Amino acid sequence: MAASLTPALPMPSDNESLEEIESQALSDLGAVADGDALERWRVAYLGRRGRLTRVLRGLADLPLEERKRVGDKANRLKQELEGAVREKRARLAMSATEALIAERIDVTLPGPPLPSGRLHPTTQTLRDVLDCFVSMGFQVVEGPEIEWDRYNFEALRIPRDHPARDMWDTLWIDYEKDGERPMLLRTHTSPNQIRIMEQTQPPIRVVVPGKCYRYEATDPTHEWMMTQVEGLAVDEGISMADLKGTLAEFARRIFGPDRKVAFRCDYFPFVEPGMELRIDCFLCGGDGCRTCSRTGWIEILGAGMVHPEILEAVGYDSERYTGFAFGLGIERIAMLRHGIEDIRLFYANDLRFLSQF
Ligand code: 2U9
Repeated sequence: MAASLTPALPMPSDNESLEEIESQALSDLGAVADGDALERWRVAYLGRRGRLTRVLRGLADLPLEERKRVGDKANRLKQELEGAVREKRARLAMSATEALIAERIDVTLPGPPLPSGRLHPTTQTLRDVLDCFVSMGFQVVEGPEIEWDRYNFEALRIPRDHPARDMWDTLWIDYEKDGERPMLLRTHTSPNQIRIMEQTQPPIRVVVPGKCYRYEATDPTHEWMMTQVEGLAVDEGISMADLKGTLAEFARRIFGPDRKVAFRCDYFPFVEPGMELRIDCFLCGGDGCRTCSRTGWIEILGAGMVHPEILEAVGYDSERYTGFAFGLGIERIAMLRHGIEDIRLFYANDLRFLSQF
């Protein structure tokens, strides 16, 4: 249905005076507030059947003298009303622009601040640890989290059915080949060092960071996922003095230059001899407290000289080449640095905990 242009304003009567039309027109025009109302006003007074147009058309019926007098007046009124409508249109356009200007968006204003994130505490400690070894000449290498039994265990002197496998409660991938499940979530990053040795000749100095998985019941010191950094140096003439010097430097850079270090025998199938590195307790100064289990010493990593059988298995001459290796848990280092008492907090996704670091 076409929109009706019927003027809302009253239609003129034939004997209406020009003064009445003028005063009514100007008063109605004053009340016009937008373009549509202005058009209705124009049609009502100046349109083909508008009030003033009717007067002008009726001039022909008047006697000559009166036609001239009324005609002059009516034409002047027509010009006046046409001028008034032009002016009103301009004013309405202007106020529309002003309204736009008043509403405008200042695109140069800074936006509302976004809450900024931060690095996870394990990422912060991981970066510090890697930076430390990189500054000593080690390269960072990463590898797959899903591994073959062969790389995760066999190549590291942990054969099937050997009791040493009990050291790693493993999450196996549900994939069978020849009646066996040969794939798993890596329990340590060591398989990557095997891959590196298979592909490279000494000298090797690498640190291998990454997530590792174990089938663990969780408690304040155990999680089923942890971040490890393992290191490997293989070259001619590498001795335990290199191992001790490198790891003592690491301990002092991460835990403070005054740290005392101590090495104690330990067993890992892939190293011989194997050892653990301890630092004097930085909380009690060695007197004994809860953190150091009243021993005055805190264990921070395991290490050892790479077992010669492992070197031979990747094709190295173990008479010519020797190496040292070490492994540490980043969560444990972060817990010690920050006084965190429960490892499960790292992956509970609680911002009240995470935003403290
Ligand atoms: C190759 C040869 C030797 C890596 C080593 C450790 C000792 C060790 C644990 C510390 C805490 C793992 O994160 S943890 O649970 N690791 O004590 N790791 S020696 O030795 C290797 C690795 C690869 C080819």
